[in-house]
Amino acid sequence: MAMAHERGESGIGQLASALTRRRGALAGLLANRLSDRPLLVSAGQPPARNYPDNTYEFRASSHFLYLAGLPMEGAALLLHRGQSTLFVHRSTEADALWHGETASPESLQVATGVDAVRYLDELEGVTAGLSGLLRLPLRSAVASAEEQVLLDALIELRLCHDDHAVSEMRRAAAVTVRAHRAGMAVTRPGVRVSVIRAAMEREILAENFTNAYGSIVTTCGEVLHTHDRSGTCGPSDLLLADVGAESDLGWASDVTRTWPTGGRFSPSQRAMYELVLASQLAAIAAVKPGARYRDIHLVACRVLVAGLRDVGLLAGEVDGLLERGAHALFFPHGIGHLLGLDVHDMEDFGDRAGYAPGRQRSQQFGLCYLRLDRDLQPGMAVTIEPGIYFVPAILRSERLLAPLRGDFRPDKLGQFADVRGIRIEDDVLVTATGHEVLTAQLGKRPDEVEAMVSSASSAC
Ligand SMILES: [Mn+2]
Repeated sequence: MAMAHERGESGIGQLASALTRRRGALAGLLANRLSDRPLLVSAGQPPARNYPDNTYEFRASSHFLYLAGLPMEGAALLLHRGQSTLFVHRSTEADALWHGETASPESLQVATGVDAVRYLDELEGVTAGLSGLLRLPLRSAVASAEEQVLLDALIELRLCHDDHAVSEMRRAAAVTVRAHRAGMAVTRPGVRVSVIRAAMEREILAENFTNAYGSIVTTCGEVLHTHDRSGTCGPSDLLLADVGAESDLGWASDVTRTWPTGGRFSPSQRAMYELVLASQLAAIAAVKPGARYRDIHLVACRVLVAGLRDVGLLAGEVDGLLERGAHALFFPHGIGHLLGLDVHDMEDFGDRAGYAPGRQRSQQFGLCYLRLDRDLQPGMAVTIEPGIYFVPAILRSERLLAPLRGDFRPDKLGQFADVRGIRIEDDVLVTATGHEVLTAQLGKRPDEVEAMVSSASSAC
C-alpha cells in the first residue's frame, strides 16, 4: 500500500511489532478470562451517502485499527489460539480497473505482522467451524457476559497508549498545531468563517491526514457543537476553532483555540480569556498518575468560580458556589475526555471506558456531561478544555438559577456582551512523573494569540 511505502521499511517494522505486541497482550488477557474464545474484528465498510456506489470516505473501525493497523476496507482479523489471520478482498480485474491494484497478501503480512493473510471469500468457511465466536464491533446493543469481558480487556489495553500510538498522536498534534496557526493567520474582519475553516483543513488535507471530527469554526462559540460556518468575522468578535487532525493510521488530536477577529482582545474579552487560561493551566498542572480526573475538572471549576466572582458575575463564597454548581452556568460541559484512535476514545462502549468501575455520572447539571472519571495512569491521553460561555437559554433558566438564590448577577452580563464563547483545549499525555502537553507548540497566552492573528493583518 502507498502508505506503507511512505513509511519506509523501519516504519513498517515498528508498526508490525507494535501490532504483534497488542494482539499478544489481548490474547494474554482473554486466555485467562475467556478460555480462548475466537475473536473476529471487522474493519467495516464506508457508509453510503445517497446510493450504494457513492460512499463517504472509508474509516476503519478503531478496534480493527488498534489490532490490524491499516485501514483496509471490508477486512477482518481473526484471533484464535495465539494465531492472527487477516482476511482481505480477493482483487478482481474490475477492482483493479476502478480502484487500482491492491496490496499483495505478502506485503500485508509484513506490514501488519499477522501470522497469515487469507481471502474474505474463505472467511465464512473458517468461522463456521469455530464455536463461541466473539465479534467486534458488537452485533447487539447489549453486550453478553462474555462480550463484557472482551470489552473490559480492550479498554484495559487501549486506556494506556504504547510508544507507537504516542508517536502517531504526536504526528496528528503537529499537523493540528499548523492548522490552528493557519486559521489565525487568515483571520481579519470581513473574512468569512468558512475561509478560516478552509485554511485550517488545508493543512490537514495537505498532509494526507483527515479531520478527527467535524470542525467547529465559529463566531458563536457559545453554541458548543455548532456546524454552522456561514458567518463573517466582525471587527471585534471572538473566533472559536475546535479542529483536530487524525493521522493516516487513525490516531486523533483535538485542539481548541479562541482568538480575536480584529487581532486584539477587548478588555472584557481579555479578562474572560485570561480566566479560562488560568483554569486550563491549573487543570493541566494537576494531571499526573493517580490523580482522579473528576478532581481535575473541579480544579478548573474552582478557578472559574473565583474569577467570575471577582468580576461580579457571581457573589458569595467559592465553596458554596461550587457546591451549588454555579460554575456550570458558564462552564456547562466536562473538562475533557480520553483521546486515542477515537477523538472521544472508546466512547462506542458508552461510559464503560470513561468511568472506572463503581463510578457513575453525576445527576448535577454540568457534572453530568463529564465524559471521564478515572484515576489517571501513565500512557493515558486526555484533553483539558475548560471554557466560558454566555448561553442565553442557561442564563435565564429559572430551574438552573434557582439553587443560586441571587448569587448570580445578571445585571453584570452587559459588561461581557462581546464575549460569547471561549474555550482553550490541549492534548495531554500522562507520564510516569506527571504529564506532557502534546500540543504545547501552539501558543495560547493572549499576547501570543494576538501576535499570530495580527501578523496576518500587518502583512496585507
Ligand atoms: Mn475535545
